[in-house]
Amino acid sequence: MAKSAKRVLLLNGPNLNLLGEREPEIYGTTTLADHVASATQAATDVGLAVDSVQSNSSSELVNAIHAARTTHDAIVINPGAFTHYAWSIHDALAAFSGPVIEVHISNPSTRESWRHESVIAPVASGTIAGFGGFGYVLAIQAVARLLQDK
Ligand code: CA2
Repeated sequence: MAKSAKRVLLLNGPNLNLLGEREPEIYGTTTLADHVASATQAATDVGLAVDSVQSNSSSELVNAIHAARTTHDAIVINPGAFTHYAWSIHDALAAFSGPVIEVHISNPSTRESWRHESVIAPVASGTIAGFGGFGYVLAIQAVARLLQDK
């Protein structure tokens, strides 16, 4: 019997639903739907499946992470501004046993000082930042490698 594909939960936090509409000099002109499509294609290429959730609510993201504990093998997350203060998302990810990749379209380290701290980084397997939307593809490739090593 064919083995079913391992599943990656792709999470995007607040305001990322507006990608492509404002601040193109920072976030580019590509929409979130385009980034999800690129990540899904990259996953298909390496035999993984992607489910995508965008929410402007930290509780919805926490609930999605809890559910993923029994349904998904890895999480890719761009937490948006929650990156910098959402300890609830930190704690939820700490309870997830698979690989967690943190993605940022921009490079927060080169921006305002309040963006320099990530409360997500300590519970992530790794962080990809500053490569624009290609970061989502890189994150899927990182997940594929980490799941292979398991
Ligand atoms: O670079 C990233 O991916 C960020 O996670 C994006 C967050 C920001 O708070 C983080 O520091 C870095 C903000 C996403 C807001 O996206 C918008 C898109 C279009 C228009 C307005 C906001």
